[in-house]
Amino acid sequence: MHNIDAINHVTGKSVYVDDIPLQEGTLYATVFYSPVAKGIIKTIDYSQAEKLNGVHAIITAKDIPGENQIGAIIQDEPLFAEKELHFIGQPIALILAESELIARKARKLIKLDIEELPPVTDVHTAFKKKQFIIPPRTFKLGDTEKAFSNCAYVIEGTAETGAQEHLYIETQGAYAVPVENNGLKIYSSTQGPTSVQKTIAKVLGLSMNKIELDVRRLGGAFGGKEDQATPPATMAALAAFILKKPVKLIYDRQDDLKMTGKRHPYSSNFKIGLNKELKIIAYEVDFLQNAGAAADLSPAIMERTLFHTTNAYFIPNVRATAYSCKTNLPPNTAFRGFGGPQAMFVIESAIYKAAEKIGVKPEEIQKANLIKNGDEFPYGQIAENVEIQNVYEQFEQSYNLKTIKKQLAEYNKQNEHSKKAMALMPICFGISFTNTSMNQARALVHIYQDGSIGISTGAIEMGQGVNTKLLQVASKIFSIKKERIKLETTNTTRVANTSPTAASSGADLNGKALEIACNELLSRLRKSAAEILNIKENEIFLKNEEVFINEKPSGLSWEDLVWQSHLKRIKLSEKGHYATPVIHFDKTIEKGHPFAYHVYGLASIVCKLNIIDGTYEFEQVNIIHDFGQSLNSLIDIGQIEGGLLQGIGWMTMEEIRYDNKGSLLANALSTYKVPDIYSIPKEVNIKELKTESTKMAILKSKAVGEPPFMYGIAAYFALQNAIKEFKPDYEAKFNAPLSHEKVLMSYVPQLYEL
Ligand code: LUZ
Ligand code: MOS
Repeated sequence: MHNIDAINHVTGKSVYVDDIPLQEGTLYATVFYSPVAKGIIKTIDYSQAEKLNGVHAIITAKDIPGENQIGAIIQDEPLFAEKELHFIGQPIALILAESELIARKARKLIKLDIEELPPVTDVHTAFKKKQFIIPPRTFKLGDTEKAFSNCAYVIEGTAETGAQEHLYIETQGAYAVPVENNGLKIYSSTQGPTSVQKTIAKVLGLSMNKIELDVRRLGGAFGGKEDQATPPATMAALAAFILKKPVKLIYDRQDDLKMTGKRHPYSSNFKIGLNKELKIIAYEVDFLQNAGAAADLSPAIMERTLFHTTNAYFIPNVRATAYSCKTNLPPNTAFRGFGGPQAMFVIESAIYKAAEKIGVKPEEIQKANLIKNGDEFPYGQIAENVEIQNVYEQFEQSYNLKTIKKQLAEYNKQNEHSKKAMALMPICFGISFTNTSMNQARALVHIYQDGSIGISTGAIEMGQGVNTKLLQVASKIFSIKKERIKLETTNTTRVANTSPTAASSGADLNGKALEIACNELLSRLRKSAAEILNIKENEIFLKNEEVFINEKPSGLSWEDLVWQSHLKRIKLSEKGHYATPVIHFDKTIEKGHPFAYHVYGLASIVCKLNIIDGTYEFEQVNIIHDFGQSLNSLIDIGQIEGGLLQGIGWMTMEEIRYDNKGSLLANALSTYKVPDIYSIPKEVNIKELKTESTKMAILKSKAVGEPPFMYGIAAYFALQNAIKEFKPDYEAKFNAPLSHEKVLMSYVPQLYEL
C-alpha cells in the first residue's frame, strides 16, 4: 500500500501550516533576535520600527503575562532575552505587522546597543571552564582498569563528529487564533503538540485546557521539531493572546538556519583494549557534547549517546562518561538518532584504529565482537532476540562480499588515479524513549453510523508515513477497506498528554493504543453480530467487510452491522491507552531495561575516490535490515533510503561552520551542501530480514525511523580505506564530515610525487 498522502503531496494539495486559509485581521510576525553570541543589552530603541506604517505592535519579555521560560527538561531558556544574550538568533522581540514584508522592514529599524562579550563556541573551551548543562554521567560494566592490564593491544585516540542541519522542507512556523474566553487555537508544525501546549500555558499564565494544538502534518522534522517548534508557536500564541488577533509566524529559511539548533557536535576520547583473538576486552570513552546555550533536549540526547556506546558489540568491561557542555551556539537539539550516531562513530573509529595498529581488517574485529543473546549491555539490559548474526548470515547469502572485494582489488590494480574501497557498518539501535514515562500513547476511534471510521492519535505525520501505518492497523483489525478510514489531525483536545512523535516509536506507541481501541470495538461488534444473527459470539468473525460465521459469509455486511449496532445503542467510539510494558531504568545506578527491543542491520558501502581532486562518489550500498514483519515495505524501505542518505550527508559533505564569533557561516544552501539527487549512491540494495520479531512492535513490524541513519557511517570508513589504497601508510583520522576538500588535503604531499 502506498502512502495515503502520496497523491496529495505530488499534486500540491497537502496542507501545511503556511497553507491554512487565514482569518480576517491576521497579523504577520517576524522575530527580532540577537546579532551577537554573547553580550549584555544596554539599550533597545524600538521607536523607529514602531512608527513604520503597518506595524501593529512589538512584543518583548515584559509583555509576558506568565513565565518567560520555555525550557522543557531544564528551566534555563527564556522565550525572549531580557538582558543577557547567549547565542546569535536568540529571540529578543516579536514584530507584528500587516504583512511579512513590513515586519521585516521594521526589524531593520530597531536600534540595539550591546556590550559584546567573548563567546565560547568550541566544546573543549567549555569543558575546561566546566560549563556544564548537567553534571556528567557514567555508564559502567565490569572493570576497565583491570581489564586493560590483560589486553594484548591497547589503542587510544580521539574522534569528532560535526553538527548537522535538519533542513526540513517546511520551516518552523505556527498560526495562532484567539478563541472565546481567552483561549487559543494553535496550528503548529511540531512533533510534540503537548509540549507546545504546556509551554504556551506557562508563558501565558493559563491552564492547559485553554490551549488547543492542532497539527495536520509536517513537511519534515527529523527531530528538529521535537522541541524547537515550541518558540515560534509560543511567540505567535503570546502575540495573539495580547492583541486578540490571529497571528502567523513562519521562519524564512535564513532565520530558521540561524535561530535553530542542529545535531550536536561531539568530541570524544577513546581507549580500546583487545586480546590476541581480536575480542574487545575493555573500552573507555569520554563524550564531550556541544550543547549550545541552553539545555533543550541535550540531557536526553547525552543519555542516548551513553546507551549506544558499544553499538552492536558486546564488550565485557566498559566505562563511558558523557559531558554536556554549554557554549554560545543556538541550543542543539534532537536529530534522527538522538546522540546514538555520535556514540557509534566513536566505537567504529576505535575499532578502525585498532585494526590499523594490529594489522587486520576492521570487519574482522567487528565480526568477532557482535553481541549475542544473553550478553549484557553496559546499561544492564540483557540482550534478547538478537538478530545481528542472522543479519550477517543473510548478508553473506544476498551479497557476495568476496566477489565485491575481488572486483575492488582488480579495479585498484588497474587504476592509479582512482581508487575504490568498501566498509561495513553493523547497527543495533534501542527502541523506546530512554525516559520511561514518555513511552505511552492514546488513540480515539469513532465508527460512524455509515461504517466509516475516524481515527485520532497522538502521532504526528511528518512524511514518515505513520498515518498510513495506523490506517493499516485499523483496516486489518476490522477487515475493512482502507477507503472507509480517515486519519484526523493530531489535536490535543481529542488526544491529550501526548509524547512527541520521536524515538522511532510513533507507529509502535500510537499503533498499539489504536490496536487496543480497535480490538475493544471489534469484540463489541462481534457480540452485537452474534445477537443479530442469533449465533454464538466465538463463531463470529469479520472478513472482507462482512460478518462470517466461522468460514461462511453470513450476508450481514460491515455497514449493516454498524448501523444495527447503533440502533441497539452500542457504543461505537473507543479510546485506547498503551504504556510499553517491561521497560524501566534507574538513573541512580544507571542500570535497567530501558528498551522494548533493538533493531539490527548491516550495510556495506563502496566508494570511488578520484585521487587527483579528492572528489568521491558512492557506487554501491548493500543493506540487510531487520524489519521484523514489515507492515509496509514501501514505506520502510523509503525510510531506510532516506536515513542512509542523511547519514552519508552527515559523514561526508554537510559541514556546519560558525566563525569564532559564533556566527553561522553555512547559512544558506550555497554554503551548506546536502546530498542531492547526484549524491545518491549509484546502486542501493535493501533487503528485508524477516524475523520472528517481537510483540512489543506494532503487529511485529519493527520501528524503522532512526536506525538506518547509522548505515551512513560506513561511508566515512570506506573513504578512509580508499585513501589507504592510494597511500598505504596513511594513518586514519576520525573527524567527520570528511569533505572532498579534507580528503584531498589528507594526501596532498603524496600527490606532488605523482
Ligand atoms: N526523544 C526523546 C528521542 O525525548 N527521547 C528519546 O529517547 C529519543 N530517542 C530518539 C529520538 N528522539
Ligand atoms: Mo527524534 S531525533 O525527534 O526521534
